Amino acid sequence: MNWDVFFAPYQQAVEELKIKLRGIRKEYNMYSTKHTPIEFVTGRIKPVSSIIDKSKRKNIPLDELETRMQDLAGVRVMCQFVEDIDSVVELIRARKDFEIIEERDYITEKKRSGYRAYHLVIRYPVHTIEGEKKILVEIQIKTLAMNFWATIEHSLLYKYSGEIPENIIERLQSAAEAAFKLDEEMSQIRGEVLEAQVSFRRKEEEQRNH
Ligand code: 0O2
Repeated sequence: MNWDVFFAPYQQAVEELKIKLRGIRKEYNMYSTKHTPIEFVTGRIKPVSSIIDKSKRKNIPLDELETRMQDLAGVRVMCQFVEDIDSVVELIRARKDFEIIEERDYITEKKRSGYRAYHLVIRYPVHTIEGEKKILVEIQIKTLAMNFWATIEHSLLYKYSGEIPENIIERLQSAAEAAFKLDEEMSQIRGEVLEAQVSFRRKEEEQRNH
């Protein structure tokens, strides 16, 4: 398998989606007085070792990766508030260039590990020298707190090769609840935070225009 050739359209899809989603943030910041629901965006191609592990775990032959492994290309959108996640989902649903084929709501129903996020799988057209190719991309939408928890848990999964000791699993579950509580607390003071951000932006704009 020539991974570089295989990954080329996926890499292109990730780069294009990062630009498009970052563009939404820019538009909010430059031309709107509304709070931007997007804090930052990252993207990655799944590492080969992780593809091989997952294909073994899920019994996916390598020649069926394109259709059966939905997160070869992944984009993450981080939000300040849980409420922003719904806004981002709505913005994505409204687009004509993203065809949503699956949605997984791990916020209403968290995973057993404690993982919370909203996942969308889209079919996205990239234009290559051989013509149009439709690529599956997983978009994960999370708050900063959800992302913090998932990043730490992911490192531990890697450290323990997927077999995290029971006492650490319990700690992670209680950390997930603490992160969720933090999101709830932040939602309570959301109005105050938004007002502060708007007046800060107004001041910035006044200074720029002088
Ligand atoms: P990596 O290393 O991030 O690429 P499954 O693997 O069966 O649980 P499925 O059906 O492929 O999941 O889809 P799902 O649930 O949307 O999960 C895809 C990705 O979401 C995972 O990819 C992770 O990135 C993230 N994710 C899902 N559950 C968890 C979790 O409990 N903890 C953390 N930290 N991330 C999670 P990979 O291939 O598992 O991993």
